[in-house]
Amino acid sequence: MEQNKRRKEDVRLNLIIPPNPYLGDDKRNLPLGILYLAAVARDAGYSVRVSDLRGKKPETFESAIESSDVYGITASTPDYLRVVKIAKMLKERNPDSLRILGGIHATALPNEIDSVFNGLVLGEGERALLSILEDYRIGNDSKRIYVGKAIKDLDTIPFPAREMLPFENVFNENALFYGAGPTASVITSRGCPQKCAFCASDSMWKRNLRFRSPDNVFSEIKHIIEKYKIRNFRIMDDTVTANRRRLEEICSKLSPLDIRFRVETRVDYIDSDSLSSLKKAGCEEIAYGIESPTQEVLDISRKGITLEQAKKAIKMTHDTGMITRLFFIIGLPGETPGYARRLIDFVEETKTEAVDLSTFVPYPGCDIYRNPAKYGLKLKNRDFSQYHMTLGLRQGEIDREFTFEHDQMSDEQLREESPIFKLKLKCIDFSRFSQNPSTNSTL
Ligand code: B12
Ligand code: SF4
Repeated sequence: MEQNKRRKEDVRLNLIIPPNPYLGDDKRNLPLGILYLAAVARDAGYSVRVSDLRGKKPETFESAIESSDVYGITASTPDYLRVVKIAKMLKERNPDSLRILGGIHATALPNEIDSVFNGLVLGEGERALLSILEDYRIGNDSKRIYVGKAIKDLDTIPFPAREMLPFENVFNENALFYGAGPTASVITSRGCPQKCAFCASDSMWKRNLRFRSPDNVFSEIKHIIEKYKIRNFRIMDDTVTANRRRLEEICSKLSPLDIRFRVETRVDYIDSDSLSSLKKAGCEEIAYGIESPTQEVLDISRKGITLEQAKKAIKMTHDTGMITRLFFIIGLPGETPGYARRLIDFVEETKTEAVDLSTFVPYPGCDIYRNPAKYGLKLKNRDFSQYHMTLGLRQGEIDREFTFEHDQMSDEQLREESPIFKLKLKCIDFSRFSQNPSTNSTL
Protein backbone atom coordinates (compact mmCIF):
# COMPACT_ATOMS: atom_id res chain seq x y z
CA MET A 1 0.00 0.00 0.00
CA GLU A 2 1.91 2.96 -1.19
CA GLN A 3 -0.72 5.65 -1.37
CA ASN A 4 0.10 8.93 0.28
CA LYS A 5 -2.95 10.73 1.55
CA ARG A 6 -5.08 10.54 -1.53
CA ARG A 7 -8.36 12.39 -1.69
CA LYS A 8 -11.29 10.11 -0.83
CA GLU A 9 -12.85 10.51 -4.26
CA ASP A 10 -9.61 9.25 -5.82
CA VAL A 11 -9.84 5.96 -3.94
CA ARG A 12 -11.74 3.51 -6.15
CA LEU A 13 -13.58 0.83 -4.19
CA ASN A 14 -15.13 -2.12 -5.98
CA LEU A 15 -17.48 -4.26 -3.88
CA ILE A 16 -17.90 -7.74 -5.29
CA ILE A 17 -20.86 -10.11 -4.98
CA PRO A 18 -19.60 -13.61 -5.84
CA PRO A 19 -21.70 -16.07 -7.82
CA ASN A 20 -23.41 -18.87 -5.86
CA PRO A 21 -23.82 -21.56 -8.52
CA TYR A 22 -24.91 -24.13 -5.90
CA LEU A 23 -28.19 -22.23 -5.41
CA GLY A 24 -31.15 -22.99 -7.66
CA ASP A 25 -31.16 -19.34 -8.75
CA ASP A 26 -28.46 -17.18 -7.20
CA LYS A 27 -30.18 -13.98 -8.25
CA ARG A 28 -33.29 -14.73 -6.24
CA ASN A 29 -32.08 -13.04 -3.08
CA LEU A 30 -30.19 -9.83 -2.85
CA PRO A 31 -27.09 -9.65 -0.62
CA LEU A 32 -28.10 -6.57 1.30
CA GLY A 33 -24.84 -6.41 3.26
CA ILE A 34 -22.78 -5.34 0.23
CA LEU A 35 -25.31 -2.66 -0.70
CA TYR A 36 -25.25 -1.25 2.83
CA LEU A 37 -21.46 -1.06 2.62
CA ALA A 38 -21.67 0.60 -0.81
CA ALA A 39 -24.03 3.25 0.55
CA VAL A 40 -21.84 3.99 3.57
CA ALA A 41 -18.59 4.26 1.55
CA ARG A 42 -20.27 6.40 -1.12
CA ASP A 43 -21.69 8.76 1.52
CA ALA A 44 -18.22 9.04 3.05
CA GLY A 45 -16.89 10.32 -0.30
CA TYR A 46 -15.19 7.29 -1.87
CA SER A 47 -15.68 6.29 -5.53
CA VAL A 48 -17.72 3.14 -5.24
CA ARG A 49 -18.99 0.55 -7.67
CA VAL A 50 -20.54 -2.87 -7.18
CA SER A 51 -19.66 -5.86 -9.37
CA ASP A 52 -22.38 -8.47 -9.27
CA LEU A 53 -21.04 -11.83 -10.45
CA ARG A 54 -24.22 -13.78 -9.69
CA GLY A 55 -25.27 -15.84 -12.68
CA LYS A 56 -21.96 -15.16 -14.47
CA LYS A 57 -19.46 -17.75 -15.76
CA PRO A 58 -15.88 -17.76 -14.34
CA GLU A 59 -14.35 -16.83 -17.70
CA THR A 60 -16.27 -13.52 -17.60
CA PHE A 61 -15.23 -12.47 -14.08
CA GLU A 62 -12.12 -10.59 -15.12
CA SER A 63 -13.95 -8.33 -17.53
CA ALA A 64 -16.92 -7.96 -15.16
CA ILE A 65 -14.73 -6.55 -12.37
CA GLU A 66 -13.46 -3.12 -13.25
CA SER A 67 -9.91 -2.39 -12.15
CA SER A 68 -9.85 -0.61 -8.77
CA ASP A 69 -7.60 0.33 -5.86
CA VAL A 70 -9.57 -1.55 -3.23
CA TYR A 71 -11.68 -4.67 -3.72
CA GLY A 72 -14.16 -5.69 -1.04
CA ILE A 73 -15.49 -9.20 -1.37
CA THR A 74 -18.19 -10.95 0.64
CA ALA A 75 -18.37 -14.70 1.22
CA SER A 76 -20.38 -17.27 3.06
CA THR A 77 -18.58 -20.59 3.60
CA PRO A 78 -19.42 -22.30 0.28
CA ASP A 79 -18.24 -19.18 -1.57
CA TYR A 80 -14.86 -19.09 0.12
CA LEU A 81 -12.70 -21.12 -2.28
CA ARG A 82 -14.28 -19.36 -5.25
CA VAL A 83 -13.52 -15.90 -3.85
CA VAL A 84 -9.92 -16.90 -3.14
CA LYS A 85 -9.56 -17.64 -6.86
CA ILE A 86 -11.16 -14.31 -7.75
CA ALA A 87 -8.84 -12.46 -5.34
CA LYS A 88 -5.80 -14.22 -6.84
CA MET A 89 -6.87 -13.09 -10.29
CA LEU A 90 -7.25 -9.51 -8.99
CA LYS A 91 -3.85 -9.63 -7.32
CA GLU A 92 -2.22 -10.78 -10.52
CA ARG A 93 -3.88 -7.99 -12.44
CA ASN A 94 -3.22 -5.35 -9.83
CA PRO A 95 -0.58 -6.43 -7.25
CA ASP A 96 -0.78 -3.17 -5.27
CA SER A 97 -4.49 -3.42 -4.69
CA LEU A 98 -6.05 -3.85 -1.27
CA ARG A 99 -8.18 -7.00 -1.29
CA ILE A 100 -10.57 -7.15 1.64
CA LEU A 101 -12.62 -10.17 2.64
CA GLY A 102 -15.67 -9.60 4.85
CA GLY A 103 -18.80 -11.52 5.81
CA ILE A 104 -19.61 -14.62 7.79
CA HIS A 105 -16.83 -16.97 6.64
CA ALA A 106 -14.00 -14.56 7.47
CA THR A 107 -15.73 -13.71 10.75
CA ALA A 108 -16.04 -17.37 11.74
CA LEU A 109 -12.55 -18.50 10.71
CA PRO A 110 -10.29 -15.42 10.67
CA ASN A 111 -7.13 -17.42 11.23
CA GLU A 112 -7.66 -19.64 8.24
CA ILE A 113 -8.04 -17.01 5.54
CA ASP A 114 -5.69 -17.08 2.55
CA SER A 115 -3.04 -14.36 2.54
CA VAL A 116 -4.21 -13.16 -0.88
CA PHE A 117 -6.56 -11.09 1.27
CA ASN A 118 -4.45 -8.30 2.73
CA GLY A 119 -7.44 -6.91 4.67
CA LEU A 120 -10.04 -8.79 6.73
CA VAL A 121 -13.18 -7.33 8.21
CA LEU A 122 -14.78 -9.36 10.97
CA GLY A 123 -18.37 -8.80 12.06
CA GLU A 124 -20.54 -5.84 11.18
CA GLY A 125 -18.88 -4.12 8.26
CA GLU A 126 -19.88 -0.48 7.98
CA ARG A 127 -17.57 1.15 10.51
CA ALA A 128 -14.70 -1.24 9.90
CA LEU A 129 -14.84 -0.62 6.15
CA LEU A 130 -14.51 3.11 6.71
CA SER A 131 -11.51 2.54 9.01
CA ILE A 132 -9.72 0.29 6.54
CA LEU A 133 -10.40 2.70 3.67
CA GLU A 134 -9.09 5.60 5.71
CA ASP A 135 -5.92 3.67 6.59
CA TYR A 136 -5.47 2.83 2.92
CA ARG A 137 -6.00 6.46 1.92
CA ILE A 138 -3.35 7.75 4.31
CA GLY A 139 -0.93 4.93 3.53
CA ASN A 140 -1.13 3.15 6.90
CA ASP A 141 -0.79 -0.54 6.17
CA SER A 142 0.14 -1.82 9.62
CA LYS A 143 -3.05 -3.77 10.23
CA ARG A 144 -4.65 -6.70 8.42
CA ILE A 145 -7.64 -7.51 10.63
CA TYR A 146 -10.37 -4.98 11.43
CA VAL A 147 -13.09 -5.90 13.89
CA GLY A 148 -16.44 -4.27 13.22
CA LYS A 149 -18.10 -2.40 16.06
CA ALA A 150 -21.84 -2.81 16.43
CA ILE A 151 -23.78 0.27 15.36
CA LYS A 152 -26.19 1.09 18.17
CA ASP A 153 -28.60 3.18 16.16
CA LEU A 154 -29.34 1.33 12.92
CA ASP A 155 -31.32 4.33 11.64
CA THR A 156 -28.00 6.13 11.13
CA ILE A 157 -27.08 3.70 8.32
CA PRO A 158 -28.21 4.82 4.86
CA PHE A 159 -30.57 2.59 2.89
CA PRO A 160 -28.83 -0.09 0.78
CA ALA A 161 -27.50 1.40 -2.49
CA ARG A 162 -29.92 -0.47 -4.75
CA GLU A 163 -29.38 2.12 -7.46
CA MET A 164 -25.83 0.82 -8.01
CA LEU A 165 -27.11 -2.36 -9.67
CA PRO A 166 -29.40 -2.92 -12.63
CA PHE A 167 -33.09 -3.22 -11.71
CA GLU A 168 -33.30 -6.95 -12.52
CA ASN A 169 -30.35 -7.76 -10.23
CA VAL A 170 -32.08 -6.06 -7.31
CA PHE A 171 -35.74 -6.94 -7.71
CA ASN A 172 -36.00 -10.61 -8.54
CA GLU A 173 -39.16 -12.05 -10.06
CA ASN A 174 -39.08 -15.22 -7.96
CA ALA A 175 -38.07 -13.99 -4.54
CA LEU A 176 -41.58 -14.17 -3.16
CA PHE A 177 -44.68 -16.14 -4.07
CA TYR A 178 -44.54 -17.61 -7.52
CA GLY A 179 -45.83 -15.19 -10.10
CA ALA A 180 -45.72 -12.19 -7.73
CA GLY A 181 -43.28 -10.26 -9.93
CA PRO A 182 -40.28 -8.14 -8.97
CA THR A 183 -39.71 -8.16 -5.23
CA ALA A 184 -37.58 -6.04 -2.90
CA SER A 185 -35.60 -7.54 -0.01
CA VAL A 186 -35.54 -5.47 3.15
CA ILE A 187 -34.03 -6.16 6.56
CA THR A 188 -35.43 -4.32 9.59
CA SER A 189 -33.22 -5.65 12.39
CA ARG A 190 -29.85 -7.27 12.96
CA GLY A 191 -29.18 -10.34 15.06
CA CYS A 192 -31.18 -12.93 16.93
CA PRO A 193 -31.42 -13.46 20.70
CA GLN A 194 -31.40 -17.27 20.35
CA LYS A 195 -28.44 -19.61 19.96
CA CYS A 196 -29.52 -22.66 18.00
CA ALA A 197 -26.53 -24.99 17.84
CA PHE A 198 -26.62 -25.32 14.02
CA CYS A 199 -26.83 -21.58 13.29
CA ALA A 200 -23.93 -19.21 12.66
CA SER A 201 -25.89 -15.97 12.94
CA ASP A 202 -24.69 -15.52 16.51
CA SER A 203 -21.00 -15.44 15.47
CA MET A 204 -21.75 -12.41 13.30
CA TRP A 205 -24.18 -10.49 15.53
CA LYS A 206 -23.25 -11.78 19.01
CA ARG A 207 -26.89 -12.22 19.98
CA ASN A 208 -27.05 -8.45 20.02
CA LEU A 209 -30.51 -7.89 18.57
CA ARG A 210 -30.94 -4.34 17.29
CA PHE A 211 -33.91 -2.83 15.55
CA ARG A 212 -34.46 -0.09 13.03
CA SER A 213 -37.25 2.24 14.08
CA PRO A 214 -40.72 1.77 12.53
CA ASP A 215 -40.37 5.21 10.87
CA ASN A 216 -37.07 4.26 9.27
CA VAL A 217 -38.48 0.97 7.94
CA PHE A 218 -41.57 2.76 6.63
CA SER A 219 -39.39 5.36 4.83
CA GLU A 220 -37.36 2.68 3.05
CA ILE A 221 -40.45 0.81 1.90
CA LYS A 222 -42.15 4.01 0.75
CA HIS A 223 -38.98 5.01 -1.08
CA ILE A 224 -38.91 1.65 -2.91
CA ILE A 225 -42.58 1.97 -3.88
CA GLU A 226 -42.10 5.52 -5.16
CA LYS A 227 -38.78 5.07 -6.92
CA TYR A 228 -39.16 1.57 -8.36
CA LYS A 229 -42.94 1.00 -8.34
CA ILE A 230 -42.39 -2.22 -6.38
CA ARG A 231 -45.12 -3.46 -4.03
CA ASN A 232 -43.78 -6.97 -3.22
CA PHE A 233 -41.40 -7.33 -0.31
CA ARG A 234 -39.43 -10.06 1.34
CA ILE A 235 -38.45 -9.20 4.89
CA MET A 236 -35.14 -10.96 5.57
CA ASP A 237 -34.80 -10.57 9.37
CA ASP A 238 -33.96 -13.63 11.42
CA THR A 239 -36.86 -12.93 13.77
CA VAL A 240 -38.83 -9.86 12.72
CA THR A 241 -41.56 -10.49 15.29
CA ALA A 242 -39.23 -10.56 18.31
CA ASN A 243 -40.44 -7.18 19.60
CA ARG A 244 -44.23 -7.20 19.37
CA ARG A 245 -44.82 -3.51 20.09
CA ARG A 246 -42.43 -2.49 17.34
CA LEU A 247 -43.97 -5.00 14.95
CA GLU A 248 -47.41 -3.59 15.69
CA GLU A 249 -46.15 -0.07 14.94
CA ILE A 250 -44.49 -1.11 11.68
CA CYS A 251 -47.62 -2.94 10.57
CA SER A 252 -49.91 -0.03 11.26
CA LYS A 253 -47.63 2.24 9.21
CA LEU A 254 -47.48 -0.23 6.34
CA SER A 255 -51.21 -1.01 6.25
CA PRO A 256 -52.25 1.92 4.01
CA LEU A 257 -49.45 1.23 1.48
CA ASP A 258 -51.15 -1.65 -0.33
CA ILE A 259 -48.14 -3.95 -0.36
CA ARG A 260 -47.72 -7.69 0.03
CA PHE A 261 -44.87 -9.38 1.79
CA ARG A 262 -43.42 -12.43 3.47
CA VAL A 263 -41.62 -12.67 6.81
CA GLU A 264 -39.58 -15.36 8.55
CA THR A 265 -39.68 -15.97 12.28
CA ARG A 266 -39.85 -18.45 15.15
CA VAL A 267 -43.02 -20.22 16.22
CA ASP A 268 -42.56 -18.99 19.78
CA TYR A 269 -42.30 -15.36 18.68
CA ILE A 270 -45.81 -15.10 17.33
CA ASP A 271 -49.31 -14.62 18.76
CA SER A 272 -52.75 -13.97 17.34
CA ASP A 273 -52.48 -10.16 17.69
CA SER A 274 -49.16 -10.05 15.81
CA LEU A 275 -50.61 -12.30 13.14
CA SER A 276 -53.66 -10.05 12.65
CA SER A 277 -51.42 -6.98 12.38
CA LEU A 278 -49.19 -8.69 9.84
CA LYS A 279 -52.16 -9.81 7.78
CA LYS A 280 -53.68 -6.31 7.77
CA ALA A 281 -50.35 -4.84 6.66
CA GLY A 282 -50.21 -7.16 3.61
CA CYS A 283 -48.30 -10.20 4.87
CA GLU A 284 -49.29 -13.27 2.85
CA GLU A 285 -46.74 -15.85 3.92
CA ILE A 286 -44.90 -16.65 7.13
CA ALA A 287 -41.85 -18.89 7.02
CA TYR A 288 -41.10 -20.72 10.26
CA GLY A 289 -37.87 -22.51 11.12
CA ILE A 290 -39.11 -25.84 12.53
CA GLU A 291 -35.91 -27.68 11.53
CA SER A 292 -36.87 -31.19 12.69
CA PRO A 293 -40.06 -33.19 13.17
CA THR A 294 -38.37 -34.89 16.17
CA GLN A 295 -38.65 -33.18 19.55
CA GLU A 296 -35.47 -34.74 20.93
CA VAL A 297 -33.51 -33.33 18.00
CA LEU A 298 -34.90 -29.86 18.61
CA ASP A 299 -33.82 -30.16 22.24
CA ILE A 300 -30.29 -31.31 21.35
CA SER A 301 -29.97 -28.41 18.92
CA ARG A 302 -31.24 -25.94 21.54
CA LYS A 303 -33.90 -24.74 19.15
CA GLY A 304 -36.02 -23.82 22.16
CA ILE A 305 -39.38 -24.73 20.65
CA THR A 306 -41.76 -27.65 20.90
CA LEU A 307 -43.58 -29.35 18.05
CA GLU A 308 -46.84 -28.52 19.83
CA GLN A 309 -45.93 -24.83 19.75
CA ALA A 310 -45.14 -25.19 16.08
CA LYS A 311 -48.50 -26.80 15.29
CA LYS A 312 -50.31 -24.09 17.20
CA ALA A 313 -48.44 -21.27 15.40
CA ILE A 314 -49.12 -22.83 12.00
CA LYS A 315 -52.81 -23.22 12.80
CA MET A 316 -53.07 -19.61 14.04
CA THR A 317 -51.34 -18.43 10.86
CA HIS A 318 -53.78 -20.36 8.69
CA ASP A 319 -56.73 -19.12 10.75
CA THR A 320 -55.57 -15.56 10.10
CA GLY A 321 -55.59 -16.23 6.36
CA MET A 322 -51.87 -16.52 5.59
CA ILE A 323 -49.91 -19.42 4.15
CA THR A 324 -47.01 -21.09 5.92
CA ARG A 325 -43.64 -22.19 4.64
CA LEU A 326 -41.59 -24.43 6.90
CA PHE A 327 -37.83 -24.75 6.95
CA PHE A 328 -36.59 -28.24 7.76
CA ILE A 329 -33.11 -29.68 7.97
CA ILE A 330 -32.27 -33.35 7.53
CA GLY A 331 -29.32 -34.75 9.46
CA LEU A 332 -29.25 -32.72 12.67
CA PRO A 333 -27.57 -34.45 15.63
CA GLY A 334 -29.81 -37.02 17.28
CA GLU A 335 -32.00 -37.61 14.21
CA THR A 336 -32.93 -41.27 13.69
CA PRO A 337 -34.13 -43.30 10.73
CA GLY A 338 -37.76 -42.57 9.95
CA TYR A 339 -37.17 -38.83 9.44
CA ALA A 340 -38.97 -38.62 6.11
CA ARG A 341 -42.08 -40.30 7.48
CA ARG A 342 -42.10 -37.98 10.51
CA LEU A 343 -41.65 -34.95 8.27
CA ILE A 344 -44.43 -36.01 5.94
CA ASP A 345 -46.76 -36.69 8.88
CA PHE A 346 -46.02 -33.25 10.33
CA VAL A 347 -46.62 -31.50 7.03
CA GLU A 348 -49.80 -33.47 6.40
CA GLU A 349 -51.15 -32.84 9.87
CA THR A 350 -50.45 -29.11 9.79
CA LYS A 351 -51.61 -28.70 6.16
CA THR A 352 -48.57 -26.61 5.43
CA GLU A 353 -48.43 -25.14 1.96
CA ALA A 354 -44.66 -25.08 1.36
CA VAL A 355 -41.56 -26.79 2.68
CA ASP A 356 -37.91 -25.91 2.15
CA LEU A 357 -35.80 -28.91 3.06
CA SER A 358 -32.05 -28.51 3.48
CA THR A 359 -29.41 -31.03 4.34
CA PHE A 360 -27.58 -30.30 7.53
CA VAL A 361 -24.16 -28.69 7.15
CA PRO A 362 -22.22 -27.81 10.31
CA TYR A 363 -21.23 -24.29 9.25
CA PRO A 364 -18.18 -22.49 10.60
CA GLY A 365 -19.57 -20.08 13.18
CA CYS A 366 -22.09 -22.50 14.69
CA ASP A 367 -21.60 -24.44 17.90
CA ILE A 368 -21.79 -27.83 16.21
CA TYR A 369 -18.86 -26.90 13.94
CA ARG A 370 -16.86 -25.76 16.97
CA ASN A 371 -17.72 -28.79 19.12
CA PRO A 372 -18.86 -31.64 16.88
CA ALA A 373 -18.04 -34.37 19.42
CA LYS A 374 -20.42 -32.79 21.94
CA TYR A 375 -23.19 -33.53 19.45
CA GLY A 376 -21.97 -36.99 18.49
CA LEU A 377 -20.73 -35.91 15.06
CA LYS A 378 -17.39 -36.07 13.29
CA LEU A 379 -16.47 -33.51 10.67
CA LYS A 380 -15.01 -35.43 7.79
CA ASN A 381 -14.75 -32.90 5.03
CA ARG A 382 -13.15 -29.46 5.08
CA ASP A 383 -13.66 -28.83 1.39
CA PHE A 384 -15.73 -25.68 1.83
CA SER A 385 -17.04 -25.85 -1.72
CA GLN A 386 -19.17 -28.78 -0.42
CA TYR A 387 -20.61 -26.72 2.44
CA HIS A 388 -23.96 -25.90 0.92
CA MET A 389 -27.19 -27.46 1.90
CA THR A 390 -29.06 -28.23 -1.24
CA LEU A 391 -28.69 -31.99 -1.21
CA GLY A 392 -32.17 -33.43 -1.42
CA LEU A 393 -33.48 -30.44 -3.32
CA ARG A 394 -31.66 -30.90 -6.57
CA GLN A 395 -31.64 -34.26 -8.18
CA GLY A 396 -28.19 -33.85 -9.71
CA GLU A 397 -26.75 -33.44 -6.23
CA ILE A 398 -27.93 -36.50 -4.42
CA ASP A 399 -24.62 -38.26 -4.60
CA ARG A 400 -22.69 -35.45 -2.99
CA GLU A 401 -20.78 -36.42 0.14
CA PHE A 402 -21.99 -35.27 3.51
CA THR A 403 -19.46 -33.09 5.29
CA PHE A 404 -19.87 -34.98 8.59
CA GLU A 405 -20.43 -38.41 10.00
CA HIS A 406 -23.76 -38.66 11.80
CA ASP A 407 -24.13 -40.46 15.12
CA GLN A 408 -27.29 -42.40 14.30
CA MET A 409 -27.66 -42.43 10.54
CA SER A 410 -25.33 -43.53 7.75
CA ASP A 411 -24.84 -41.40 4.62
CA GLU A 412 -26.97 -43.93 2.80
CA GLN A 413 -29.78 -43.60 5.30
CA LEU A 414 -29.58 -39.84 5.20
CA ARG A 415 -29.84 -39.89 1.41
CA GLU A 416 -32.71 -42.30 1.45
CA GLU A 417 -34.59 -40.22 3.96
CA SER A 418 -34.28 -37.19 1.76
CA PRO A 419 -37.85 -36.80 0.52
CA ILE A 420 -36.74 -36.33 -3.06
CA PHE A 421 -36.43 -40.12 -3.03
CA LYS A 422 -39.93 -40.42 -1.69
CA LEU A 423 -40.99 -38.10 -4.45
CA LYS A 424 -39.31 -40.34 -6.98
CA LEU A 425 -40.92 -43.36 -5.38
CA LYS A 426 -44.25 -41.55 -5.38
CA CYS A 427 -44.93 -42.65 -1.81
CA ILE A 428 -46.65 -39.39 -1.29
CA ASP A 429 -48.05 -36.64 -3.42
CA PHE A 430 -45.70 -33.73 -2.81
CA SER A 431 -47.27 -31.61 -5.51
CA ARG A 432 -49.41 -29.66 -3.04
CA PHE A 433 -46.39 -27.90 -1.62
CA SER A 434 -43.60 -28.51 -4.07
CA GLN A 435 -44.25 -28.75 -7.80
CA ASN A 436 -40.58 -29.06 -8.47
CA PRO A 437 -38.28 -29.21 -5.47
CA SER A 438 -35.41 -27.56 -7.30
CA THR A 439 -37.28 -24.42 -8.20
CA ASN A 440 -39.84 -24.18 -5.46
CA SER A 441 -37.30 -23.60 -2.71
CA THR A 442 -36.79 -19.98 -1.80
CA LEU A 443 -33.48 -20.51 -0.04
C1 B12 B 1 -30.84 -13.43 4.06
C2 B12 B 1 -29.88 -14.60 4.14
C3 B12 B 1 -29.68 -15.35 2.99
C4 B12 B 1 -30.27 -14.95 1.65
C5 B12 B 1 -29.46 -13.78 1.06
C6 B12 B 1 -27.96 -14.04 1.13
C7 B12 B 1 -27.06 -12.85 1.21
N1 B12 B 1 -25.91 -13.04 0.59
O1 B12 B 1 -27.32 -11.86 1.84
C8 B12 B 1 -30.18 -16.29 0.87
C9 B12 B 1 -31.50 -17.01 1.03
C10 B12 B 1 -29.80 -16.22 -0.61
C11 B12 B 1 -29.11 -17.02 1.66
C12 B12 B 1 -28.39 -18.04 1.12
C13 B12 B 1 -27.42 -18.72 1.83
N2 B12 B 1 -27.19 -18.62 3.15
CO1 B12 B 1 -27.91 -17.24 4.25
N3 B12 B 1 -28.44 -15.92 5.48
C14 B12 B 1 -29.22 -14.90 5.35
C15 B12 B 1 -29.36 -14.17 6.70
C16 B12 B 1 -30.65 -14.62 7.37
C17 B12 B 1 -29.31 -12.65 6.65
C18 B12 B 1 -28.18 -12.06 5.77
C19 B12 B 1 -28.28 -10.57 5.79
O2 B12 B 1 -28.86 -9.96 4.92
N4 B12 B 1 -27.79 -9.95 6.83
C20 B12 B 1 -27.82 -8.50 6.97
C21 B12 B 1 -26.58 -7.87 6.34
C22 B12 B 1 -26.55 -6.39 6.66
O3 B12 B 1 -25.49 -8.52 6.96
P1 B12 B 1 -24.37 -9.34 6.16
O4 B12 B 1 -24.87 -9.80 4.87
O5 B12 B 1 -23.80 -10.32 7.09
O6 B12 B 1 -23.26 -8.21 5.88
C23 B12 B 1 -22.62 -7.51 6.92
C24 B12 B 1 -21.33 -8.17 7.46
O7 B12 B 1 -21.29 -9.55 7.21
C25 B12 B 1 -20.21 -7.46 6.77
N5 B12 B 1 -19.77 -7.90 5.45
C26 B12 B 1 -20.31 -8.79 4.62
N6 B12 B 1 -19.61 -8.85 3.47
C27 B12 B 1 -18.61 -7.97 3.56
C28 B12 B 1 -17.61 -7.62 2.64
C29 B12 B 1 -16.69 -6.63 3.01
C30 B12 B 1 -15.66 -6.25 2.05
C31 B12 B 1 -16.77 -6.02 4.28
C32 B12 B 1 -15.82 -4.95 4.65
C33 B12 B 1 -17.77 -6.38 5.19
C34 B12 B 1 -18.69 -7.36 4.82
O8 B12 B 1 -20.74 -6.15 6.64
C35 B12 B 1 -22.13 -6.22 6.30
C36 B12 B 1 -22.83 -5.01 6.86
O9 B12 B 1 -22.71 -4.92 8.25
C37 B12 B 1 -28.09 -14.73 7.44
C38 B12 B 1 -28.19 -14.78 8.95
C39 B12 B 1 -27.88 -13.42 9.51
N7 B12 B 1 -28.76 -12.90 10.27
O10 B12 B 1 -26.86 -12.83 9.21
C40 B12 B 1 -27.96 -16.12 6.81
C41 B12 B 1 -26.58 -16.77 6.73
C42 B12 B 1 -25.56 -15.74 6.34
N8 B12 B 1 -26.75 -17.72 5.64
C43 B12 B 1 -26.13 -18.83 5.81
C44 B12 B 1 -26.01 -19.86 4.85
C45 B12 B 1 -25.43 -21.16 5.32
C46 B12 B 1 -26.44 -19.68 3.55
C47 B12 B 1 -26.20 -20.62 2.36
C48 B12 B 1 -24.79 -21.16 2.33
C49 B12 B 1 -27.23 -21.74 2.41
C50 B12 B 1 -27.14 -22.73 1.26
N9 B12 B 1 -28.06 -22.67 0.36
O11 B12 B 1 -26.27 -23.58 1.22
C51 B12 B 1 -26.52 -19.71 1.18
C52 B12 B 1 -25.27 -18.94 0.72
C53 B12 B 1 -25.61 -17.90 -0.32
C54 B12 B 1 -24.77 -16.65 -0.16
N10 B12 B 1 -23.63 -16.59 -0.79
O12 B12 B 1 -25.11 -15.76 0.57
C55 B12 B 1 -25.40 -18.86 7.14
C56 B12 B 1 -23.91 -18.65 6.89
C57 B12 B 1 -23.02 -19.66 7.54
C58 B12 B 1 -21.68 -19.69 6.90
N11 B12 B 1 -20.66 -19.99 7.68
O13 B12 B 1 -21.52 -19.52 5.72
C59 B12 B 1 -26.13 -17.70 7.92
C60 B12 B 1 -25.27 -17.00 8.96
C61 B12 B 1 -27.38 -18.30 8.60
C62 B12 B 1 -27.15 -19.46 9.50
N12 B12 B 1 -28.22 -20.14 9.76
O14 B12 B 1 -26.13 -19.81 9.98
N13 B12 B 1 -28.96 -16.49 2.90
S1 SF4 C 1 -31.83 -20.56 13.66
FE1 SF4 C 1 -33.08 -18.72 13.70
S2 SF4 C 1 -33.79 -18.62 15.83
FE2 SF4 C 1 -32.05 -20.01 15.82
S3 SF4 C 1 -30.29 -18.70 16.32
FE3 SF4 C 1 -30.43 -18.85 14.07
S4 SF4 C 1 -31.60 -17.05 13.48
FE4 SF4 C 1 -31.94 -17.34 15.68
